[in-house]
Amino acid sequence: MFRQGKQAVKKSAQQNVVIIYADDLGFGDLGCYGSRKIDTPNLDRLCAEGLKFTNAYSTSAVCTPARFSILTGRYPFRNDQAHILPGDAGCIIKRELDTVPKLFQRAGYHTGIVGKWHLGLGDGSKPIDWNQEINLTPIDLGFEESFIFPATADRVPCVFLEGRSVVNLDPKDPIEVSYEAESSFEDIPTYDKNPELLRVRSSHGHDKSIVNGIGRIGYMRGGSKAVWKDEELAETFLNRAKQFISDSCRAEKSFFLYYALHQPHVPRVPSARFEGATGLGPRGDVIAELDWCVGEVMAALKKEGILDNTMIIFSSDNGPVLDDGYLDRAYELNGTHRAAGPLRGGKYSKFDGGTRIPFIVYSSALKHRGVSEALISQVDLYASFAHMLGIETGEDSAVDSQDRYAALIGEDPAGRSELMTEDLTCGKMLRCGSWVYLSPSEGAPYMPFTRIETGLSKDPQLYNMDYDIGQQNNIAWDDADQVEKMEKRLQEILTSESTR
Ligand code: NG6
Ligand code: CA
Repeated sequence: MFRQGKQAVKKSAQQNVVIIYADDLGFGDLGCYGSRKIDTPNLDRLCAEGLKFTNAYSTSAVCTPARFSILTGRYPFRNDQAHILPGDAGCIIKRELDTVPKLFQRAGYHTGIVGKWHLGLGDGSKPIDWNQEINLTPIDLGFEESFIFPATADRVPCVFLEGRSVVNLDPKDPIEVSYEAESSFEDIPTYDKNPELLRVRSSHGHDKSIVNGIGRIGYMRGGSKAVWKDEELAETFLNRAKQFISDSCRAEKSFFLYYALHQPHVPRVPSARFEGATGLGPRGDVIAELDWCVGEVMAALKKEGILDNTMIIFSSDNGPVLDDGYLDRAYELNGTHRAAGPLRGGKYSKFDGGTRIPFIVYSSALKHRGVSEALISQVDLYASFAHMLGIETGEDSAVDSQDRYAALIGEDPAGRSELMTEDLTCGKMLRCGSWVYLSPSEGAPYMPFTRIETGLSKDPQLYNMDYDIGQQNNIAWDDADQVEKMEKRLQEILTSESTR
């Protein structure tokens, strides 16, 4: 029912695909999306030579559900575990589910993931033992190579995982992780007990284990050789991404790389060369660092002589936040920078600032360069790649994914007729053409600490994006028919079937 746009598939040349997925990067954070405060020359070039989307959405204003959708082609409501996960959660993608990397595998590609995972690990049959091989990881879900950190940079365990195992494990220094049992972690440094060890204080949360002078969510002990250094995260992931590219070239295989950057999520710790790169403090500096990473990947592709045969898709999982729990002066130094651009709200929010994100496609397959206003969702990558690869997909795989390949390569200027997103509380937003409808929901209109407008209201909200991109004028009372129509459509989507 939601698969409009599905057409007869045609096999095209096996171009490589690299998805570069930022974490909490806003619609207004890049030069090519209007920022005058952060220099992003590499992304600006990618954009100038590629196609910039102005109506692209992730499916959720937070990480785990958005990542679930981009990799499976399913809206988050299809999985009741798709919420921000702790670092010791079980994997929420079932082994048998279709995924984007499995598609590429079927087409004979070499597949890899480097970076942030945050979809849980292990099959949930028992708590994760970080000192043993883990029985369900990205390598069970279509990625032949996997070098990740488990959850977020602010959650324990602060270690890398390669394949099924923690990197640099030392059996004499076993790793223990807990999100509850404070009493059994009395011997390790914690936020309240050891403030002298902190190099940045928390504004809210992040007050359990101290790792590298930074308070984290959750407790962790051991693994001192395995613990990452925050200022080296960017380079570690970048080197792995480059390695994957060169290994694929040596093996003469087309490849699919999902490169999930950790920037600009908190804690924001740039490498020394990016400290002070912008006037915006750590948040701006790590965006400059992120841009450099993109440039390095492009340079690596060029060096291998395959830049012309590689499609790069750059995007972000959800909108921006300035204070996400650490006193890193993001607010104080922000000045006139508008991380969400003209949009209202940000990360967590039901307003467009939560889910309308930068989305750039760079490819020699582009039929049109410049700007596309096509409405597209990250959930569409599954069906669009299936089209590109000439692979027939089962009716029940990726049920929410629409084949929007024509929009991705700039051939179709319109894209979807509708899409749905959700906020932190799983409240729903439906966009149909220019209309945006926010369904009524409980909750405060403003988030303390993050200072973000949630978009939550007991009243229905209706906005017209053609003349109200900032969602200032709720016209729900003026157009009750449109509200009724959109609420009905929302319920149809939410009750549509999937047998998996
Ligand atoms: C919140 C964290 C925030 C961030 C977010 C997940 C606190 C106070 N806040 O609970 O810092 O980690 O979860 O972000 O702990 S996401 O981008 O992975 O969804
Ligand atoms: Ca995120």
